[in-house]
Amino acid sequence: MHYRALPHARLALAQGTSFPPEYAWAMDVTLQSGDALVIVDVQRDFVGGSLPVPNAEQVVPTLEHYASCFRSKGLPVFATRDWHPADHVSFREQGGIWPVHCVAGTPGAEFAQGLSMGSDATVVSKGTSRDAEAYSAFDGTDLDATLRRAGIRRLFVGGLATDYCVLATVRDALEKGYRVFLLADAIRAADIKPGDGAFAVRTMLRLGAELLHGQEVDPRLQAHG
Ligand code: VGL
Ligand code: ZN
Repeated sequence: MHYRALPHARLALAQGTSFPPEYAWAMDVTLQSGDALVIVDVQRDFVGGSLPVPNAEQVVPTLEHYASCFRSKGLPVFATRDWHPADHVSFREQGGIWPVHCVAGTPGAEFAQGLSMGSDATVVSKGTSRDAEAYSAFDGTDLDATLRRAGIRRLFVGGLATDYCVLATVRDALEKGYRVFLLADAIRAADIKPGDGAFAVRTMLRLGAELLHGQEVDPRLQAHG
């Protein structure tokens, strides 16, 4: 994907975070009260499992890094998960388009290895009813109410897959009035049709999302290109 030509914001490395001071030049967007990290569907079935998203494992350390940043500032972390019944409408056996994935309570539905869901992360389950697809983390969940109650105004969104659940979640968030920062180095696309991911990124930017580059947060993240 080619992000470089796209407009983007930069994540601020505010004083008092775990970041070394030499990265402070990147400061543009300062994490503040009212900000939340939203990690979308980083689950085993999407990371080398039954519905593998290419290079999905690469987002895990990147998101870990963001999560530690948010935690160190006392800011909330939300982790969404696809949490389907065994006969979900989106599965091929039911006439859907996907292989069986993320069946509630099975190992494939667990958060991916290496993603430390601290006790402070709020888990949001979606796609839980048999007859409805729910790509968006706002679809059929109480995420919006929870965020509002917590006074959250800005969402920093990463995870899987760029062209499905990340796209749908970002679209809904913008529609609901949140400011959305898309974490460019912490998303990966299914890219069933080549270019789907890039198209989804362009769509999110057009709708008002702002792109953040992980390497501006921490040069070590560049390796994950
Ligand atoms: C997703 C396909 C099917 C996603 C969920 O998390 O992007 N993709 N279910
Ligand atoms: Zn699903």
